[in-house]
Amino acid sequence: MKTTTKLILAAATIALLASSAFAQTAGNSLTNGPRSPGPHGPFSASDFDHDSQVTRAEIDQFIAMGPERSVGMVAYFDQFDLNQDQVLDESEVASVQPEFAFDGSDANADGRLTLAEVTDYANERLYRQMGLGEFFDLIDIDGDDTVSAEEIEAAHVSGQLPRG
Ligand SMILES: [Ca+2]
Ligand SMILES: [Ca+2]
Ligand SMILES: [Ca+2]
Repeated sequence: MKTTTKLILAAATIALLASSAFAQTAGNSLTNGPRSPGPHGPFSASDFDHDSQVTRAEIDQFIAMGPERSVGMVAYFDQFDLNQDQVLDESEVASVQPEFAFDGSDANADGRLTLAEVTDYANERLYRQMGLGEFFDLIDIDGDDTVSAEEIEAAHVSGQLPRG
C-alpha cells in the first residue's frame, strides 16, 4: 500500500472517530441538560459583560441566540412536532434549530422527546415555561430594564429562580 493511501485511510479513520464522539456528546446533552448552566440560570448565561446584572439589551441578545427562549419550551416543541403525535421522533429531533433547544429534557435517554418529557422538564423552572422576555419583566421589579444583582437574589429567595 502506498504511503499516501495509508495517510488517507488514517485521516478517514480519525474523522469517523471524531464524528461518532460528537454524536455521543450531542446525545448526552439532550439527556443531561444545558451545556453551561450557571448559578442564576438564564441570568448567568446572558450576562455577557460579567457585571452581575442583565440589561434588556443582554437578554434580547440571548433570546436572539436561541429562538425557543422567546416562547417557552412547550410552545417551541409544537413547532417541530410536524405530525402532531406529541412525540419528537429522531427525524423531528434532527430538524430542531438550534440543536440545544431541548437539551436536558430527554429523561429516558432514548433520543426521542415526548411532550410529557418536555413539559416535566419545563415545569422544573418558571423561565422554561414562559418567554424569557416575559420572565425578565417579572424579575425586573422596579421596571428599569435591568435585572440587578439584588433583583436576582430576590428571585432566588422568592423561589421564582431556583439556584443552579
Ligand atoms: Ca451584564
Ligand atoms: Ca411527532
Ligand atoms: Ca431592575
